Amino acid sequence: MTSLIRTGISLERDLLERFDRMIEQKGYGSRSEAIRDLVRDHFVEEDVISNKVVVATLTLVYDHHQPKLSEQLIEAQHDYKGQVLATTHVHLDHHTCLEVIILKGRGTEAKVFADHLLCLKGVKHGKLVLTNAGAEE
Ligand code: NI
Repeated sequence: MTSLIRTGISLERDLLERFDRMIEQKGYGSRSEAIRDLVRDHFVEEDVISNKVVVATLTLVYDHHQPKLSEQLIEAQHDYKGQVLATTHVHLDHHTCLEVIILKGRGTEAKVFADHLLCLKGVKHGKLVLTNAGAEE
């Protein structure tokens, strides 16, 4: 972890009050923590846009009785241009599966991969969560 540097910022009163309410709702310990998270989030987005290497989790909830869906999900993972680091599969009930796929690769490719899987017929819900590959921390 790099050393911390103190800085000051100026905000309009109503903006700061709104920010403080958000901090309290989310349970942040301090304004600094909340601002650090926002700044990091911005740079993760930027890493994706500039196509740097990111690590991501793709969560999928799907109906495994949907014809060909299981095969499509497996094929897409084999064809992914980055690395699939791990997958976790949980059988939620008779029809429904939860799968978490952990990816490493170029930001835009991770997005394309996720969008492809999330749009498959039988995928009921899901989300891609991106983070940076950890080099800056
Ligand atoms: Ni299952």
